[in-house]
Amino acid sequence: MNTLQITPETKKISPKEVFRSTEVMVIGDLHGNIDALWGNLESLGVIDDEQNWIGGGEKLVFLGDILADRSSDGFEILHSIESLQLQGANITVLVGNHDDFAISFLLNKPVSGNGGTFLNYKEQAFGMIEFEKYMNKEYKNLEKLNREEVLKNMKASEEGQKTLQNICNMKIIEQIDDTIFTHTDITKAMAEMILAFGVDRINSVYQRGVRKVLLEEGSIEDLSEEFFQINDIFLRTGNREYMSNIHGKSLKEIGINHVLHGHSDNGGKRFNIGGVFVASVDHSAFKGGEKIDARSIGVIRTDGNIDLPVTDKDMVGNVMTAIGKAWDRIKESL
Ligand SMILES: [Mn+2]
Repeated sequence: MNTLQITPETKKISPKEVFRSTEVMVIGDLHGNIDALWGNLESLGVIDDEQNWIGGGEKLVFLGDILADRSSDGFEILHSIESLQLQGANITVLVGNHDDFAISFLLNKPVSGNGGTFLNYKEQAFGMIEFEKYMNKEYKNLEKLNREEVLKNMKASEEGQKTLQNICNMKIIEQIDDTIFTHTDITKAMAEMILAFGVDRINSVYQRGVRKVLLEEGSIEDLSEEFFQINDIFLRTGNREYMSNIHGKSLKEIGINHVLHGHSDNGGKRFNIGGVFVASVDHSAFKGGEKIDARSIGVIRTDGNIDLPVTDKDMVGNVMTAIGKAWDRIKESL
């Protein structure tokens, strides 16, 4: 897994040469704020006044960090996304490190890359309050949350079951055409795992593991080493070594031209790493205010250009793509 798999015979394809059936839209970290969900969807022009999907066949990727902290509508956001999917929306929801707090609690495992459990995060984990309604008695203290009781009651209630299903559908990574979507900034280890495993295997190992415990009576002991490796590499946020040009070039060899992620508010910086365009879409979407900065959205246009809202912060790095017409449309709706 530590060796880069470079296939020199592969022809590099420029973003312009890729056939795209639709635009792909992205929304950054919502941190449990349902108003921010609607605000960002509105900015993208894919919902009407009654919050119905009007985006047709557009693809949409949520870049993770929906659950577990800062605000406590995480489950409602997942339910709302599901209802848009039932109206025909083609949506992917990624897992972020904050979602991992909540999922780790349900899996009965330590938070990824950290010896502690979710209880170590309780100070910031307002979203964990969402689990309290699945306790048999009213608890004022998150430390008293009993994982077995919560999971049992979630499985027994229609709403809880729906939430568990929504969680089981979350992915670690998405690839659409020549773009990869991740929650965090892309690291060397992430790039190496993508090159070695491929996107589908990463998702299937992760989703199978979560499903086994949340819906199929399995326990943490049943999960594979690969499952924990994926958790550690994609959801641990300390001690990270970022992707370098050599990894960018290798990704390019397998047809990846862009990486879009959430997690870090980089103030609109875009990077060219070995020919791969890398940018964060996160501008603290969870704040949900009316300013441009509070929108965390992007659009990959069918001509290969990527429109990302610019903030008033400095832009550093090699800007590879132009800000185009879709951004004008976004601006009008802000
Ligand atoms: Mn994050």
